[in-house]
Amino acid sequence: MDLMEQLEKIFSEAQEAVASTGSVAELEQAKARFLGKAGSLTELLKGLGKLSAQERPRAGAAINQAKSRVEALVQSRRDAIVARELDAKLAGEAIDVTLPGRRQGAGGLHPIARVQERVEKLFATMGFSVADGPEIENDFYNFTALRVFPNHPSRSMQDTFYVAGSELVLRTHTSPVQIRYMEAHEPPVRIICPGRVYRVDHDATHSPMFHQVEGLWVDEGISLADLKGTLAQFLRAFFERDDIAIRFRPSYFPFVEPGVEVDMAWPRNESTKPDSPREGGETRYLEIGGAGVVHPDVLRNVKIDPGKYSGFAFGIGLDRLAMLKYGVDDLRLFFENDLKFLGQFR
Ligand code: FA5
Repeated sequence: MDLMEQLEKIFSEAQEAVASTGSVAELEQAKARFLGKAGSLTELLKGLGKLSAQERPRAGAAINQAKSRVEALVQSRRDAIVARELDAKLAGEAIDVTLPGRRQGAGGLHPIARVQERVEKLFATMGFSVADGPEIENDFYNFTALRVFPNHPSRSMQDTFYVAGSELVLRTHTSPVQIRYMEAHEPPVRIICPGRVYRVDHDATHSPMFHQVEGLWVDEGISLADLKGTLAQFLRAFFERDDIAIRFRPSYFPFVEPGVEVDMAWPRNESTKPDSPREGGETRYLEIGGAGVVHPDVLRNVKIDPGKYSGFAFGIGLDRLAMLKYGVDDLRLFFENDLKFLGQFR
C-alpha cells in the first residue's frame, strides 16, 4: 500500500470514528487514535526521517494535509455535539409561561380544633370561662382527689399509661382540673376545660388519645336541673337545632352524686347526622359524656362548704361531638392524618 492509499484509509477510518462519537470526551478519545502521541498520523510523520530527501517533502505535505482534514472533521463534530448539548439544556430549562401559577396550599384547622373552638364560644355565652390543667397528671388529682381510691374498681375502667417508677399518669379525663381549679378559686366557679386525655382504648368509638371538655358550675343552689338545662341549651346551639334528643341514664362516678351518663340520639339513616327519633330511620344513642352533682366530699376536700354550695360537673367527649356533627362513624379517621379526609372540613 503506498502512502496515498494509506492516508485515504486512515481518513476514512477517522470519518467513521468521529461520526460515531456522542460526547466531547468520546470525541477526544477518537481524535487521539489519529492525532495523539501514538496516533496513526503521528506515527507516519515520525517515519518521514527514513525516507529519501527527494520523497520527504511530498510525503510530509500529504501527511500534513491528511492531518488538517482529520482536525477539521474533529472540529465540526465538536461544534455539532456542543450545539446539541446546549439545545437539550435549553429545552430542559424551558419555562412554559402559559401554565397556571403554583399556589401555596392553604392550611386549615383540624376538625377537632374547630369543634373545641365552637364549644368554647358557646359556653362563653353562658358565662363559662376556660381553665387549663396538665396532661401529665399525678395519681392524686387524676384519681384519689376525685374519690377514685387506690384499688377502687372504677380505676380499671380508666386504664391508662403510667410513667414507670413515679406517681405520674397521662390523665384519663379532664376531671382533675375540677380539683386544681377549686383549690385555687372560691365559688362561684363556672368553667370549662377542654383538652387531650389518654386511655388504653382502641376501636371505632374509642381512641387511645382523645379529647374531653370538662364543665364545672359551683354556686349556691345549683342542681341537676341546671345541669340538664345547660347541656340541652349547649347541644341545641352546637348542632343548630331545637329538637335535639338527649337522655340521662343513671350511672356511677365516685366524684358525683347522683351521676348520669348523657346520650344523644344518633339515627343511622342516610345522613347519620343527629336527628329527632321521631323522624324515622333507625335511631341509636351515642354516649357523649358523664355528669352529675358534685359529691359533697369533693367540695369538702377543696375547702368548699357543701352546706352552702353545690354544683354540677360534666365531661363530654369532644371527638364524639365531632362524629355527630360531621356524620363520621369511625373516630379513628380524625387521627390518621389523611389529608383527603381532613381537607373536607375547611
Ligand atoms: C369520665 O371521663 C368522667 N370524667 C366524666 C364526668 C365528668 C363524670 C364530670 C361526672 C362528672 P367517661 O369515662 O364516661 O367519664 O368518659 C366521658 C366521655 O368521654 C365518654 O362519654 C365519651 O364521650 C368519651 N370517651 C371515653 N373514652 C373515650 C375514648 N377512648 N375515645 C373517645 N372518646 C372517649
